[in-house]
Amino acid sequence: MTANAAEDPFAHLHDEDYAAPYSRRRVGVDDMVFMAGRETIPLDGDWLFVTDLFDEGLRQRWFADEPVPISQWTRPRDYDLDETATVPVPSCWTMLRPEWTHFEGAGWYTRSFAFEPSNGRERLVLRIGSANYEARVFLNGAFLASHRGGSTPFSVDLTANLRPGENRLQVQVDNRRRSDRVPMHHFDWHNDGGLYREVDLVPLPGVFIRDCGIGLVPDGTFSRIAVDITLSEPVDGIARVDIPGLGVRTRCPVTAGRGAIVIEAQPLLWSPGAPNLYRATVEFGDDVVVDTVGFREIRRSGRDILLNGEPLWLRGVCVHEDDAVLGRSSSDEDVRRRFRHARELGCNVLRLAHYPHHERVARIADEEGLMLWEEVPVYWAIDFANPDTFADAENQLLEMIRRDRNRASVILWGVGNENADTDARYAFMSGLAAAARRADPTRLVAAACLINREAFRIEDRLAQHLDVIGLNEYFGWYEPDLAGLERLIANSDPDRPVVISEVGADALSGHRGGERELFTEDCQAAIFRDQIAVIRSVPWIRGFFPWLLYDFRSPRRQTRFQRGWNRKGLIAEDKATKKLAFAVVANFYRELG
Ligand code: GCB
Repeated sequence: MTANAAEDPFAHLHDEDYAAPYSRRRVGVDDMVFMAGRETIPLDGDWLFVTDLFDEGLRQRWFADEPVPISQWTRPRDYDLDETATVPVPSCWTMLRPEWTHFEGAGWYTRSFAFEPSNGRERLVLRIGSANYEARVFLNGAFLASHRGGSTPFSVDLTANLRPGENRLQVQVDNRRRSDRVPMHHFDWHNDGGLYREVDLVPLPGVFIRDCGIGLVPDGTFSRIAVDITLSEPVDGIARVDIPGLGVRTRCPVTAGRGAIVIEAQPLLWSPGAPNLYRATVEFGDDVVVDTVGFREIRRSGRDILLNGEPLWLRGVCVHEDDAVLGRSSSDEDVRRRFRHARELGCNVLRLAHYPHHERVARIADEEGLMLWEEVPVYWAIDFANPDTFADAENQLLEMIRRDRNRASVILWGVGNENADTDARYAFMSGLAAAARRADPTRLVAAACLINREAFRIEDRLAQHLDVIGLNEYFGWYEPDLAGLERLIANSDPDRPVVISEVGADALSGHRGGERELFTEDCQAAIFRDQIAVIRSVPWIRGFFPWLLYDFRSPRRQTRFQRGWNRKGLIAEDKATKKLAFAVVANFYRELG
């Protein structure tokens, strides 16, 4: 292609395989770098940016052009680095200009940086917090790597392509919806685009700590801490583990790049009422990482969920990562407000719908003492028979687990939401549940399931692979007759805990009327009141997650009450104005204690 392009300036017009070379060298979970306590060089701030609806950047190889001023060009180009706009990173391009609100295509980000290796930091890794959905990384005109999945971090080793002095970094981000992706093209939230989480350079020594797990062994004794270490290279040696708050100072032998030890200790356990955290340092050779971790045990026993051995009722609420100004980018302030509202509602847990949220969410939840259900966007009609789609979903799941497995707040890994019970889906999602357990046997696995509509009972073949069955039900709203809920419950006798993983109704804030008048606050509140009256006495229902805390953008919703917003929030889009239903749920949670 390169030789041809030089000889024949029209060759690219006829090449429909143009994207194939740039879907290779896919980075994923095994390339991730453990980040806690590392010094980084932030690449946040202004980047040159241009939208690229027809993929000319890949077709014409824009990245390979020498960055010279237009006055020195010898051939015409369709991309002028000097002339493109700048956008801030992190941000969603969808929030920056009205004409980009629904832009679905590629966006090219370009910026330069200088790097001089020093102090045994001879490697340089690029770490992208998230890019929706597919990203391709180019350095100094060379294609380095691609990544799929719009909500998890990924790392690309830049070392081999670095130049002394200035280096030109380009990232092409493609947010096109496709039927073989995770999520596929049909979902109920806004399809934001871009480098919407932080981007960093990470200087590292030749051998570094790639992964490190620190947590309580779930054996009911609350007195053993497991530490596992994976290095970037298959070398032997001794790692040091210090947890000063527990008087732990020990050595962990590492063989062929891996080590694991179990330490006897008596930590004060982490719980929502007492979010005790400890600082842990792990060192190997020239590398040091420092994490802040809580120790707690989460387990299922029959129809019970046990936290530190005590039965737990999940007083939950669902939340999207969505904001009228920031889109899917979030801030500390946004997360803390979210938690303040959740606590005001009486929650002990949040369901982070329907994709991994920013990593700060779990860190703040650890600190503030809220539990989390984290999930991957295996949502609705995924291309379940497609092995590439499975590989993508599994990688997203493993990246999420790798990123957050030291967070005590995370108690549930969600493997999907509302997927019809077909053979292909069964194979796909039981595969994901098994992958979650292999990667992290210390947490519970859940999915938001559908019901068997013929028998009208809670029944899904996937349930045998789950610890917690999530039930999304909209009796009173999509299914107006609430008697259906009573019938469903009477017909069901699950052998493990069920939580109502979604329930709710749209209400436009300030719109009042009768209890059966759709889209009024009164109707939404009445539906919650009636739902609560039915579910509160069911012994195997172990949690309740109203859909959802705040109204969120969804272009599927176009009535006069919605205008591009899903209005099922207990709080309006301003993230301040509470609807009547808020108090109904808050009263219920208060009674539960
Ligand atoms: C659901 C979906 C959720 C939607 C919600 C709704 O069941 O899981 O993503 O937004 O219903 O509002 O219809």
